[in-house]
Amino acid sequence: MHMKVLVIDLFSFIIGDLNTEGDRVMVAKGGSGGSFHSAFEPSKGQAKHIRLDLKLIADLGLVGFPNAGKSSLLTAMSNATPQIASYAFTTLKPEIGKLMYEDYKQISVADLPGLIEGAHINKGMGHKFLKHMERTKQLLFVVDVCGFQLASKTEFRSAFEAVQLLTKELELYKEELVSKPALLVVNKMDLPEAKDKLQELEEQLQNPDKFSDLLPDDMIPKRYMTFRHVVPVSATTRFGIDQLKRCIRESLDEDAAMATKAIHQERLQALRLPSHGHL
Ligand SMILES: Nc1nc2c(ncn2[C@@H]2O[C@H](COP(=O)(O)OP(=O)(O)O)[C@@H](O)[C@H]2O)c(=O)[nH]1
Ligand SMILES: [Mg+2]
Repeated sequence: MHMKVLVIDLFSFIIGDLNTEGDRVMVAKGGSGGSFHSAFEPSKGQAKHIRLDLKLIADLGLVGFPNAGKSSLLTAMSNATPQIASYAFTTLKPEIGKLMYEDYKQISVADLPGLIEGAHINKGMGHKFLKHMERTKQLLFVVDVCGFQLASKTEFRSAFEAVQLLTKELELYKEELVSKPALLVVNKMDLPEAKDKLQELEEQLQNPDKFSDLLPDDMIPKRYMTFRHVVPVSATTRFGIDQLKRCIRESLDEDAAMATKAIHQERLQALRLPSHGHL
């Protein structure tokens, strides 16, 4: 199950949530029917205005500008069949792919409507996209190794600039998003000059302050993203796809192991502390 629906009233009070098919939440009570005691006069039920907030839950969320190859990547990695086209905004609704592993482990990846510059102020599908990011465990940044230009009127952005702009959009929407564990996928490695461009990107990522000069000041993130893995791939030729799947797994396993360790430590701590009840 990958959806979570929050039922919220007009005062932003959460009435309940629906996580699995069949879940029920009572929003308003119906009136009692007519009976002998009420002279067969039924009473009115409650009326309530509510808001339904739909949130996706996936292990990883793809973060990338249109045309970076997110849909192609999802297809190459998983069983999903998203729309792919060489124009922006093909993905208008979230799409989830499942990565399958030999030991039957499954990891879900959500491809969300294309993030564009200004998404935090709700340009494009901005907020719809960013809202879903809050629930994913980790982020999978996707950039075109050769950079991109959204439209002839907008500026050309290198892969490095794309990474910083994506980070800035996340930061402006919700700063905590930037502290999520993240991996960087450098896509379209089959293109000519990709190798040189990748090397350049890696150097720039080592020293982001030095290379952020080209960005307008308000587009430089407060904190640079640190990536657990930078993985070059080609969604077209499948170069690097298996390696990427391994890195994703490793990164999620690492967090799961840390979480388990933290729980164990907490329990140990609780055992060591003298319980006041017995003093
Ligand atoms: N050369 C090359 N083209 C790619 C690759 N991955 C995606 N594309 C192309 O880039 C365009 C955008 O891809 P799409 O997956 O729709 O990008 P999205 O907007 O990020 O979902 C399409 O024309 C794809 O065929 C790749 O690895 N190499
Ligand atoms: Mg797409």
